[in-house]
Amino acid sequence: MADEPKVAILMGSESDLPVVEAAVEMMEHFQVPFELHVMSAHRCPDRLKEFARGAESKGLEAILAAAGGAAHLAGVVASLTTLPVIGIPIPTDRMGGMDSLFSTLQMPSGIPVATVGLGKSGARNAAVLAVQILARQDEDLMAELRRYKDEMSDHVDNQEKRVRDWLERRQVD
Ligand code: RP5
Repeated sequence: MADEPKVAILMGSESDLPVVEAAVEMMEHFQVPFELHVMSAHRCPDRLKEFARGAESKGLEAILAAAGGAAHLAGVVASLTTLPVIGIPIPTDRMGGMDSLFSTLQMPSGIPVATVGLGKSGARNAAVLAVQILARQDEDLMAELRRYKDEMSDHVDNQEKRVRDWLERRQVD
């Protein structure tokens, strides 16, 4: 039997998938079992409530919620569960995503939504944050996270070297 999902990724509409895909890729990278749903705070509030109320008892440990515009998905989920909720604001055409950002971020005191930045890098960070939460109780996952950070550091070292070489060549020419 496949491992039970530890993380749920919710999106308000299928149209959010191109951004949410970045979170899915991260979950796959870290081999964290997850589930993926389209669930809207406005269009199917009853189904959302049923999901959020049952999330903890079915073994989930974190919920990612992506929505755009009047983005209430993450906040409504957070109001219905004690699991950590990470909000992913989806960029919009109308206000450059500031609508999504502020409606995800500006939660009333006592109901936090850990809100990441707009777009794919935000979605990626939401997934990494969820992995960091899970890794507190999972040494193998923690080792993977350390490897991931080391790789990023190596990548920057290589960039530094390339840029230094580029500058040297420029000064010789
Ligand atoms: C939000 O409304 C969704 O998260 C999406 O970002 C936005 C637009 O949804 P669609 O009209 O494309 O379905 O609820």
